[in-house]
Amino acid sequence: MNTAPFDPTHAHPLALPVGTTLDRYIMHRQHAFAFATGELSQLLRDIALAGKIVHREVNRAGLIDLTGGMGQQNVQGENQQKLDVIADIRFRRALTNGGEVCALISEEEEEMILTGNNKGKYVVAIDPLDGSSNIDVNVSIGTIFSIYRRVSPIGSEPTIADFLQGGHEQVAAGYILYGSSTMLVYTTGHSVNGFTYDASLGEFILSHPDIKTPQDGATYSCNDGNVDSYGIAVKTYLTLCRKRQFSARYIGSLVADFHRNLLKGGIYLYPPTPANPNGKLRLLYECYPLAFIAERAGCRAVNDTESILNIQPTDVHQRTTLYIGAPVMVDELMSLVNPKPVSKQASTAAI
Ligand code: P6P
Repeated sequence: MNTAPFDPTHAHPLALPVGTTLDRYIMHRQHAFAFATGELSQLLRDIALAGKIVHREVNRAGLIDLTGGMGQQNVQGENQQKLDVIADIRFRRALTNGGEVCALISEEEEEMILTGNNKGKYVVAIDPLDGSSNIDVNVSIGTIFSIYRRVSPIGSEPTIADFLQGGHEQVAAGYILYGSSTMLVYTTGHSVNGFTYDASLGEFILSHPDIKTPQDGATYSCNDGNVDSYGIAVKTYLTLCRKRQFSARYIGSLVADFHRNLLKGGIYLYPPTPANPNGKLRLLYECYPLAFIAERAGCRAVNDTESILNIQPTDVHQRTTLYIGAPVMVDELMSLVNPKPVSKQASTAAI
């Protein structure tokens, strides 16, 4: 948490003090962009509203029989948990009722979801509740979202092309971590800011302004049970981590592992495995949004050959290998995995 006293005389013109509400922060940012017309601001508010509702459901799941499975699988072939379905419904309803979103892609749904808001300027790709296998054991879980300005004509029916623009075209990305506290962390292409939810006020409050990740770290996150199936380069890197007595931290919830590494420095690895030869994590609603955030906090996000944001998408549910975290750690891994330099083309999308 940035505890330096807020000095308005020297602060970044867009900086606001810890304690600012999310709503005031969004309005302040909107005023900073002359052509902002308020739709993206409203969209972010709609996401925050759904996050508050999911926070409530997650925190009482054990009391109202919301833990456990639905007895069915999602498009990924994974067993859907009750809260997966509830979170999917809550975010879809909030974004549909908000009116700014014309279509959604969700981890929980095979097909693109049309909201009926054909005049909406934005589309959203979302993992409503990542890490849901951890729900029953009270381990942190999270929502991950990615926002694009549509390319199809406003007023027409949205198309899949609206979602296949590529990671650099995101106008905003973020996640909500339902952990020891509930936090919303997002960027609109410039700084990365964290807001902690105060349920007594019903407000997300700015607690982590302008997050910047340490250049290096001493924590690595991967599923050690898969190590024997990893390539020699990843195995070599993990051996180096152990020799240096780095800490192994792997929660099984990408959002939680990513958030810790974002704040403290570290690296998360999901290499190819026999079960997932192209990697397990989904490009559109896990890797792109976290990579968009990561690069703006000073991190790296790559697969075996390129920056995540440079991957050209072909399918809305496609998967990728992911190595994401402190630049010194990711660069060292890449020097082993792919000696050719990984092309890194970071960009800043203005809202
Ligand atoms: P494994 C959860 O299913 C998830 O998508 C990420 O949140 C998590 O980091 C990873 O998969 C865990 O996968 O194969 O190690 O159980």
